[in-house]
Amino acid sequence: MNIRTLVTFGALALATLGSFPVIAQTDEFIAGQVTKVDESAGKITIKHGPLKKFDMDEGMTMVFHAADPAMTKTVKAGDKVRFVPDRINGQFTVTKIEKAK
Ligand SMILES: [Cu+2]
Repeated sequence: MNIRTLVTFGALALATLGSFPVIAQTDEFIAGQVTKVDESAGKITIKHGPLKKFDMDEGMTMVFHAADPAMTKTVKAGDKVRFVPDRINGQFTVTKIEKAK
């Protein structure tokens, strides 16, 4: 195997890895209500119920980092939402959010 083949193989392997979510459990939507949106900081404050995933036994209001800054334009304070929380680089992050129907 020459170096060119190795590089190509490596790039392919990386591309394949990148197409799968590293943590499979992240798609669990939970209910919440947006209390504040900070568009410039890319943060969304959400009141949520118990969140076992993060050992939060009681509901609380907390600030989440928006994984995609565009999210701050799709919801506003007062909106009832369902969202997927995750912890990315130690930061509580919303990876998905949509208005509850
Ligand atoms: Cu919390």
